[in-house]
Amino acid sequence: MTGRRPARHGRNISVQRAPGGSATIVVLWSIAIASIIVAATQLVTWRTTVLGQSAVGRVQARWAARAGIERVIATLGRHTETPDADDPMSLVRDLEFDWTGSLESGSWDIRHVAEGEEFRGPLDLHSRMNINSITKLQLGELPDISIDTVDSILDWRDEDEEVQGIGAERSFYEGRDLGYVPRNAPFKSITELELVAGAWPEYVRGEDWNLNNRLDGNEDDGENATPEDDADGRLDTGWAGYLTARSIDSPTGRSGFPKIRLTADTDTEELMEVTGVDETQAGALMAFAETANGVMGPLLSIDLGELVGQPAQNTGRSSGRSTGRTSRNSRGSDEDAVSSLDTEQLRAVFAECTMTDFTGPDRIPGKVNLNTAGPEVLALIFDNDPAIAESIMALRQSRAEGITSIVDLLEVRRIDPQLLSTVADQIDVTGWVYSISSRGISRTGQEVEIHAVVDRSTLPVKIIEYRED
Ligand SMILES: [Ca+2]
Ligand SMILES: [Ca+2]
Ligand SMILES: [Ca+2]
Ligand SMILES: [Ca+2]
Repeated sequence: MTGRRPARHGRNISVQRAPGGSATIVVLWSIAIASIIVAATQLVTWRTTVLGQSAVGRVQARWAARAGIERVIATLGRHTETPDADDPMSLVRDLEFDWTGSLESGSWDIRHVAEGEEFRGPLDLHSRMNINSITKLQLGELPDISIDTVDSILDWRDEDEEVQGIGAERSFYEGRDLGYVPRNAPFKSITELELVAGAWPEYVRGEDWNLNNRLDGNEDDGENATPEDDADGRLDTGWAGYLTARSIDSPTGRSGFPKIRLTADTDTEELMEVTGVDETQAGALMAFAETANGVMGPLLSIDLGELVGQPAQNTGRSSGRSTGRTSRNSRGSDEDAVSSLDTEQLRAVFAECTMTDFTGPDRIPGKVNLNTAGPEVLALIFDNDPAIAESIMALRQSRAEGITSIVDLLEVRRIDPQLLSTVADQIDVTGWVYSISSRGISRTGQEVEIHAVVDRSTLPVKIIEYRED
């Protein structure tokens, strides 16, 4: 507004002094100068307005993105507080529903790509294997990985300075003046993997150069901009698409209450009440925990009595039925015979008990969620067998509630108790840590993306990683 004042003033002068010749010159000069001033001030004003709108648009987009994050956090918190134990898929469905929404200033868009397919809603990081618990054999199945890189990854996270196979420890990194040495402790993030010998960013990130689990323009334009990609409209991820360092094991049971830790000192009454085992079975579970080395898997393949030094009973696990106290045992007494755990008891034990000590400062690596993992990750877990992976996918898709217990997997023909017991400690039916890529779009079309990783294993839900683009 103020920018126009000189112009009007100039014209006023021209009206007042119209008759005089010299006045005409003055007037012409005035008009000329005024025009220049008008043009200049208009340009400045226009620029300021555009910049102002741009800043406002960014703020609006940012808040829309942030609102999307908050919406997801609210859903995650609700499911931690009041979980639906019989329907683990309800969380997946609710999160999918949160994928978009709007405020007065704009809207958000939350999606992710997993194994090349795009999904609405945030990414369950438990759909990936934890880099701190994946085995050597499983690592070896990652695309394009070499044995020396596998060994170097193990050397990075193991405590010692002994080189595993053809791996790399301190002396390798010092010899190359890299300015860092192996952590000799669990990986803190997936980008840390790029420090390991042989784990080049191209392998770790694939086409997802900014690791946001979304296909961005520069990731689908061939050789135009970094990274090199095949411009096929599909996000081809690297090892980061199979791995995470963020997933954690939770001390919370399926019921929403803290898990019962199986030790010699477990409260027998509570154990019986929560899992439905009888007193002898409870005693056997506690005795087994003493020797189990923190691994619960054998409960799936070996009879409970046998695990604590009593002979196997007549019916095996496959019958799924308890034989009661009638079978013979080595001590010749029916009184202390341990009944096999029936299917319901096994489900309860795996849902509500743990052999992990959660009281320490360490984050325990998370398990893979059978309800969100894709076929490639499932194959990695199960002997690299794509047929097993397809069967698990079919099983979970056949039920609205998904897979409610790892014990359900015994319904898959190719999975026998022996195989299940070896991977039991790597799998579960829910997720605790989620990666949210929320793209906020203002009414004026500006975009801001917020990337957050959140942990719902305890309340309130915590943001453990946050960045804005
Ligand atoms: Ca080491
Ligand atoms: Ca080592
Ligand atoms: Ca990306
Ligand atoms: Ca591609």
